[in-house]
Amino acid sequence: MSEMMSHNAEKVDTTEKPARRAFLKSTGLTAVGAFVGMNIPFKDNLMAMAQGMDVPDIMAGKDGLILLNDRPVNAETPAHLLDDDVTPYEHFFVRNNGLVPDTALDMNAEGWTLTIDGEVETPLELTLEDLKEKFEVITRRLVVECGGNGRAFYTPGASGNQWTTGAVGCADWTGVRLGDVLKAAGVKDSAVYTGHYGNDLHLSGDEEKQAISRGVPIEKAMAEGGMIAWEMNGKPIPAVHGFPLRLLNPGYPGSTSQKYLTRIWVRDQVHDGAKMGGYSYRLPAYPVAPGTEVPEEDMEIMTEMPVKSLITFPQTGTQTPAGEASEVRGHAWAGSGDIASVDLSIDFGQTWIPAKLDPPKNKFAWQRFRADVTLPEAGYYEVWARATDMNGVAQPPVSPGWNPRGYGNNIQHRIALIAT
Ligand SMILES: Nc1nc2c(c(=O)[nH]1)N[C@H]1C(S)=C(S)[C@@H](COP(=O)(O)O)O[C@H]1N2
Ligand SMILES: [Mo]
Repeated sequence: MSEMMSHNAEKVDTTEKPARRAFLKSTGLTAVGAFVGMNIPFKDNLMAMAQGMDVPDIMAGKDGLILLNDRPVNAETPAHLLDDDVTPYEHFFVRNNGLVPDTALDMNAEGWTLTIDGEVETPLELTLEDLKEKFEVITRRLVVECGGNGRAFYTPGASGNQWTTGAVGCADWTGVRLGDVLKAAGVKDSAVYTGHYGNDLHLSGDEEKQAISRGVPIEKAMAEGGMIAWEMNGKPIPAVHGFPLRLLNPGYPGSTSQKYLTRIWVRDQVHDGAKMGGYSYRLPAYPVAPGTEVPEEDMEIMTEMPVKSLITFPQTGTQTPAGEASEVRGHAWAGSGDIASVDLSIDFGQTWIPAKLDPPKNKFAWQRFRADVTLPEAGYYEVWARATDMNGVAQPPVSPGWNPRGYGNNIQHRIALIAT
């Protein structure tokens, strides 16, 4: 318990396994449940079993991820497996609120259409071919991060997937600009918000219910970054990531990047779909003490994700020769756009070493940082990383802004290094 709760004052976890986690499992196969929280070999069809299926294996090819829940399927990536500039499918985290639809499992996009309706001059029903032919096709490197990434570090804890640092990835997405498609439909002045729909099934199996249906302010939808994509890293989007079509709203919580996208309803009010209300993806309107029971009416929708960084090399727990320079590297990103700087500390934040920072491939891509670090003498060290965005806002050394569901935790990432 204390391992996961007091991230601030204790030894950094140096094992590959996540810290022990307190959470309740609601459903799922017992045989699979026994593996929850462990680093499991996905090739063994465990994930497919979790959905009550034998074949196909819906997580085939996922490698080294940590399974947080099996129904729905949720798995995060250990930091050292996120070292690539472009996160490969194998290492991209998975967050499903419902069941992966059959169309995705079969990779069958036949007859797929995307409807744009609501507060538009001309409602559209677009096939995949229409999207490819009628709009400029672009490829952008975009971060997807779950709003609950870092939840495990809050005290007291919050219910939900106990993500530590790995509910994030950055892939190359190919598709069209969300803004271009909305413009083609003619957004009316009355438009306020988008409402997103996919064809994944609610966990209950009730076809009337949405697994999740979130949206963004119309200004965000029209702004640079938003995409409707059909390829991830040059291939059709894999089943668990939204085949055949998904939204990307980079900089906002991952939940606004609807997978299995069938409809964008342009609303004349804030969207009220599944997981838009209550405590879902909402934060207290004012700062609250940890553990406060915040009235629902005082909760506000979470928008921009905070500035963040992740040390992806070396792996925590690595031994390194004392007195010799060795490279520490990782990525930094922010919901507000570009990163201004990343600094590293090897003395618990007393002094900081500026890292070299690469420009982003494009807006909302994560940015590579690297620095040579020398550990003066043999012993235990921690490397801390602190990113600062263009507004001068930096990551805090402690979990910021406790909130009932544990969203938006951008505490500085720490790894342990053992100098020998
Ligand atoms: N249709 C649909 N879209 C969805 C979800 C979902 O459950 N169903 N989960 C959302 C959440 S909460 C996140 S964090 C991202 C995760 O994307 P990934 O699984 O491709 O990593 O997808 C979002 N889009
Ligand atoms: Mo999420």
